Amino acid sequence: MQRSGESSIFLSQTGNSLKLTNKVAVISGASRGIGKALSKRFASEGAVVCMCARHVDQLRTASLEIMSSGGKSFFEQTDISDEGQVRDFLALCSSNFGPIDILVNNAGILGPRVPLSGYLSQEWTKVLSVNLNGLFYMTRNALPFFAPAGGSIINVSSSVGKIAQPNWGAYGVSKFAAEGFSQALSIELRSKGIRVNSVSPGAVATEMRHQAYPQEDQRDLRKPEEILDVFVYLASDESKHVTGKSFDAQHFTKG
Ligand code: NJP
Repeated sequence: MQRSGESSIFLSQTGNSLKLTNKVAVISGASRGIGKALSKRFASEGAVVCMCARHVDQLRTASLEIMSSGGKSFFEQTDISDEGQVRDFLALCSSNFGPIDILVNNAGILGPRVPLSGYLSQEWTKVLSVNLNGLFYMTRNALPFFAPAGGSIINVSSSVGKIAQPNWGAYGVSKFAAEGFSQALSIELRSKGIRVNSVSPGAVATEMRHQAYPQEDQRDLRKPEEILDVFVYLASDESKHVTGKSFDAQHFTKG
């Protein structure tokens, strides 16, 4: 996909007694689904939200919705599997708003639901280039922009990245990798005051879930807006001693 080169800043005032007041949050995969709902929730908690994804029209809609609720946001069309685009996006976030306090690595793709023995190499590469390389590019390039006091990184994982299930292919493998990445990074960054945790959303009514389970009635599932408390908790100072942990968004208790 060609990048439009467009970016926009929408600013307005929010209250000051919220859980994420004045924090700068970067969220990948914010154009729809969990990432969009999370962006709106973080903005409603007082954060400035820097959003990226490939579909710029959807990002613009998300940004307008945030602004109409009195929140602050910024967006930039970014393919996280392209490290140059990731670098540009993060530099813009920081130059506009200052140090980053929160990074949510949420963007991901599903890929085919077939056995590993029949998985096509190009599909394998495509899924890992987003779910694993993208996770690395976003994290590696965000770290120099983190606030001196530290911050919080939240990696969106999956139940199939904790207990292996058949027919999840590169997706399941990438989520196992995300869990390992989170654990190692949490140890490496402990002394810098940057916390790293992972969250498994559970079954949530989104496009990806529909792609994975096309026969399912999504009205029976939680909506993205209903699973966000754990993200607010991990992003806020309330969890300032919590790192290296893996959370289940639908059975969340404060650690
Ligand atoms: O998925 P979906 P969810 N560069 O498809 C973006 C995990 N999860 O909200 O680029 C940048 O609605 C894409 O934007 P666009 C799941 O693995 C979910 O359900 O414009 N962005 C969109 O905003 C994932 O990590 C369930 O197409 C890229 C977003 O990613 C996270 O939750 C269960 C991109 C995907 O939105 C959000 O998934 C579970 C790229 N190259 C784990 N490629 C569940 N929903 O039930 C994609 O266990 N995006």
